[in-house]
Amino acid sequence: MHGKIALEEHMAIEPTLNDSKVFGAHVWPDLSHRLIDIQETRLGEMDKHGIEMMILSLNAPAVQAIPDIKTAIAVARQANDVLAEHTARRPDRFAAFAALPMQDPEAATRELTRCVNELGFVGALVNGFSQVTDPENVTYYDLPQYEPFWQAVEALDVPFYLHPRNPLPSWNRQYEGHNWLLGPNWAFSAETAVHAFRLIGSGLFDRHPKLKIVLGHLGEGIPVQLWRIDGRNGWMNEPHRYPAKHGVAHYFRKHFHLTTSGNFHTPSLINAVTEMGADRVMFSVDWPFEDVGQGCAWFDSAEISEADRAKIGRENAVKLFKLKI
Ligand code: GRE
Ligand code: ZN
Repeated sequence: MHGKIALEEHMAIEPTLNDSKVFGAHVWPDLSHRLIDIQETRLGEMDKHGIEMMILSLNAPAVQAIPDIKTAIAVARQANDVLAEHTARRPDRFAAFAALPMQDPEAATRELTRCVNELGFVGALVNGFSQVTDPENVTYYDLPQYEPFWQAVEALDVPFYLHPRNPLPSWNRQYEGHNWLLGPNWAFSAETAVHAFRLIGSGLFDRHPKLKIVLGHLGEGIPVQLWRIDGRNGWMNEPHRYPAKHGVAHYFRKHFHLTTSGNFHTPSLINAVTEMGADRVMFSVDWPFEDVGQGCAWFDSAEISEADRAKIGRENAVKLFKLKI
């Protein structure tokens, strides 16, 4: 398929580059090149595999893992300025998500507002919880201090991409001795799904009915659990504290959009489309951690209707991000 749009596609700046050094020295020369490069190798692969536009974002965990608030603010700003430069050079091929210093909700709000109103960014991409001041101070975005931030996201009318990061070892001893479960194999999805559930359960979407959240990896495992999670909550004799008005599935289908990043498996795609509808699933690769050729070859020939392929490959993203292409 020509004209695809992909939206979990990462880049790095010097202060965040080493965060992605996770697969060992043998791939680092190529991986690091692909993170820094925007206009050459990347554009070449986009041309070769039918990707018209990438919505670019900073790598992970990057800003979220910088406990010092001033440094987090400065690094986010630097990344966004670099992103702005690149999208300005090729507005026909690149758009951008803002990196945000969530350590300081007011600063995050200001930075998102600057990125959307002055730089033309189409949303934000945040790498899970933030470490605030103390590296062990793990902060999730359902907490009350983020209320004005979400109000601003809703008013700006841009989607918020909740991207994975690993849990801290001190918080997740269950992975001890099994580090193969960390990262994209499992822990990324488990961590991100719980964060999404925290947002849902907190009643965030009752207070902000226009919020739009994007999840990668075909929904971080949530679509297959959607029935079960609500069923068990309803069974409780003494209900858990669950401030939201509706069940999880209600909010998930109304406020969430999923991408195919790093999950090129047709039965999972069909399941996501069945649960969410074909209007809420969008093609993505997860550059440079996944292979563009593999992702595109899979998607272009996946056994779905041509109407759904056009929506998932392009049209849903044009609408959601109001792209002018
Ligand atoms: C990602 O950001 O999507 C990512 C990493 C590291 C390994 C794999 C991966 O940051 O998908
Ligand atoms: Zn990613």
